[in-house]
Amino acid sequence: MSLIPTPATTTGWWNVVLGLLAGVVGLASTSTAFAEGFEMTVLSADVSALIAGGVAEDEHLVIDDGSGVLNIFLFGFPDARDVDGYHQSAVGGHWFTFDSTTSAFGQVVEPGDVISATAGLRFDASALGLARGVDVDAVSEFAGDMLLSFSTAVELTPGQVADDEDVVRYGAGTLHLQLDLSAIGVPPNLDLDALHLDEERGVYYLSFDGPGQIASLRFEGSDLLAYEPGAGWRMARRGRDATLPLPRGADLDGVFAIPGLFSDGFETGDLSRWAP
Ligand SMILES: [Ca+2]
Ligand SMILES: [Ca+2]
Ligand SMILES: [Ca+2]
Ligand SMILES: [Ca+2]
Repeated sequence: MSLIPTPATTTGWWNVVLGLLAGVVGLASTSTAFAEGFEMTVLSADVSALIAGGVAEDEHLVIDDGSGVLNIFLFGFPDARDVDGYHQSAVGGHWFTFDSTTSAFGQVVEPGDVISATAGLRFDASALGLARGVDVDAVSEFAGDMLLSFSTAVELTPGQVADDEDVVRYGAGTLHLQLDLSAIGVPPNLDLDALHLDEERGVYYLSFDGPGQIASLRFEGSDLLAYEPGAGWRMARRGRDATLPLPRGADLDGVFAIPGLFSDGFETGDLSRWAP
């Protein structure tokens, strides 16, 4: 698998968005980007996935811009730990979290940390007094605060516990419960392991660590669900029949989506949102 320059299907702002990345592989495929009005979607899995003749590893991101060419972004992290959460911050920076202790961007990163490619640790579990070994397994953003999920139950404040399926908000040095998923139908045996909040439309995109059912909606760990307060749950992307077809039993463990045209400022030349 050879590295090639940024594909012709990508445009200048890609270079702004992803200029820090070590390499990119473009792979022809029949694109079926999930139909939620996004310009581009970014996915990671917990296993190697075959995509149109290439292999996306668990530390890679697969980017679908709807053009018919999938891009696998290669970071060159030294020990290739699984990226179990990824986000592009609206205030700048690419955020990563890993499933085990590793080195990234020049420093040690614990599983419970979120590191920015350009701004160091943005979330430091041990500095907040969380138990050693706790893993942040999903990350997104809301109104400048971080949204995240843990792989185990965590006491946020005395008496307030977030379960592994819950969404937690982190801002101004404090943690509190953003979304109690078991209160809105999610089986408590599931662990939320991928998260993206579409802030403009108020829709959460969520994936779990295994199969389950919410009302009549059945899903797998490779699927991505949408939860819209007031409207409920729907399937956003099937893991096994969409652009990035994951093998049976594989898990989608990271998601990020870029809003559609005319909603991100790019057309007006405002690239500040996307500056690393
Ligand atoms: Ca992954
Ligand atoms: Ca992690
Ligand atoms: Ca979780
Ligand atoms: Ca999943």
